[in-house]
Amino acid sequence: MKTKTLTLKQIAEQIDHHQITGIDMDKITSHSPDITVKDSYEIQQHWEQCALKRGDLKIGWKMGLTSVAKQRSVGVNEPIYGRLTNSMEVHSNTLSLKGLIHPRVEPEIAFVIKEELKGDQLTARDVWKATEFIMPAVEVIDSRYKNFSFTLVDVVADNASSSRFFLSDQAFSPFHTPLDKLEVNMYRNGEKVQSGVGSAVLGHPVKSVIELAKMLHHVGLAIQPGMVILTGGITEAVNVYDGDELKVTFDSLGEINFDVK
Ligand code: 0L1
Ligand code: MG
Repeated sequence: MKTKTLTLKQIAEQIDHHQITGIDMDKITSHSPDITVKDSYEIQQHWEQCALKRGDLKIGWKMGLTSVAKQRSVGVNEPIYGRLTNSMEVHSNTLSLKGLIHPRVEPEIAFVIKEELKGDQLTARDVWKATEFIMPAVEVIDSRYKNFSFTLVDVVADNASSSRFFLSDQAFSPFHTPLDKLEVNMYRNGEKVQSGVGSAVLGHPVKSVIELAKMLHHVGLAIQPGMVILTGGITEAVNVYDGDELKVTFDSLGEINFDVK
């Protein structure tokens, strides 16, 4: 569709600019109130094209708003998905604040997929069979909108606030431990700031992968082999600031540590 003044592609380019420069922006619904959720997923797709043209590689998907608590905190009542590219992955133990606006971090479980997952009727068994390994992860979300304030349409268009992510050095068999029982704690500067269990993610992180496949199927897409999937926050996200030291423990799956500069 064409909005009053901007095409969906132009809106994607605008969001891309704010993602790269780390300058916050007005909600897109403030100038284009007629945009639908379907349109905003199209904006995401255009955004992905911008990233790929810059040389980024598509490496996966993120699920967001996978807990009732998180949905309530942002006034949205359904899970959403976003797209991951290689330049979003942090390979050191430092989260650089360059290009970020008001970052928050949250612990997640990542699935790495080895066989195509396609359809809206998948079972947990289908997902386990198609999973190569799982990894503890920390997602950095950073809404490009002023004051982290948005509607469902805005946040989907902004790639579900996705910005950076850490994966643990160690991968685990998907059968290593029941992920719904996994206890996760997040410490900022030595103080425990969040704790939660894996069941916060739609009852079990595997259900998030099923839901992603279903949502993608409805727009003619599937999860391809090799893709990384961030399944959703196990706890609330916490703000991070220059000089912070973060430690996130994932029970028998180890921990992720990083500082913020
Ligand atoms: O990953 C998430 O659950 C965040 C999705 C977008 C909402 C937010 O920015 O808090
Ligand atoms: Mg997340």
